[in-house]
Amino acid sequence: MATQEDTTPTEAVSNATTITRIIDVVAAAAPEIRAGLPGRRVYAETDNPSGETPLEADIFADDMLRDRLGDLRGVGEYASEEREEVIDTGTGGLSVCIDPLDGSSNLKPNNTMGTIVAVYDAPLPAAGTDMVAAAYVLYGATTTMVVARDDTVSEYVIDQEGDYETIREDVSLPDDPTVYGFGGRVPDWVDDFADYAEEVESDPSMKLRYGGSMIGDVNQVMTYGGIFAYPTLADAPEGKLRVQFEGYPVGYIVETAGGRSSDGERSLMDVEKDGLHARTPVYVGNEEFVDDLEAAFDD
Ligand code: FDP
Repeated sequence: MATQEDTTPTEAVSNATTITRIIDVVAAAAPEIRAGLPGRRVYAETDNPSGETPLEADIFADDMLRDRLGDLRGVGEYASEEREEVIDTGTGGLSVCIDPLDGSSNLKPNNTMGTIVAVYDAPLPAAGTDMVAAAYVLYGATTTMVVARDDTVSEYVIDQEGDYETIREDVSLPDDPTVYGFGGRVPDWVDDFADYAEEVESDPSMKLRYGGSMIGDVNQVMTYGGIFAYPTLADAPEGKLRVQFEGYPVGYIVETAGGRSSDGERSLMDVEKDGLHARTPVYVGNEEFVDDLEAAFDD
């Protein structure tokens, strides 16, 4: 939660301190977001900038994080998937992009969802190479948080007070991958991706793990190794996921954990920044899987 010290515009704070404060605020908000979900399963009245109708839960999480992160000294801009425009806090500093409730269509069937945080040292929309930290909270059977910063990835469990404890340090993708999860309607997959998916499925060591929330599905890969894709689609070449809010942070986390990310041709971190709500195909996972995926598109 923002403190008096955070909101008093005195001397500048270092980026490292600001990143720590952002992570603390997001962890502190997590149990409150979780507790606010049961009464917010209905649709909100207006569409978001991507033309989707959010749930009241999406708006609730966004409002809470905007208030608290926007008040943090060292945060100069706040943007979220649920808002058309970037909010300039007027104080200068790092830029924060939030997907307040990733996978919120999983709220009704009571499956996993997440909150995604991307921190850039540049005005928004920023480039992938401007990213200085990324994190996600996963609302599963327990509430966990994965943070990539300073060239390392850590995983934490968050308690009911919003305090967090390390459960894994120096997280790296396992060398013996076992899971894959591919989004989009199968009939909409382009032939190159369908052929690649068939190849993955024919590997007897690989099994399907797909729940329909990117963060839940990516966390399967972070835990067991393998590949997650929300691919290019015949009728939507850019796929579904957003560059600033999903593609860059997930690419950053997986690459920091020793894996690879791609849009089909290049690292997600090198995808053009093209507007705040632009989309990109997302392929992340162990290096050999993403290499093969790119080769499949290159044929
Ligand atoms: P949701 O629409 O439920 O918020 O980008 C959001 C996302 O979920 C991802 O978490 C998920 O991977 C994807 O969309 C699922 O989309 P579809 O079920 O529409 O394919």
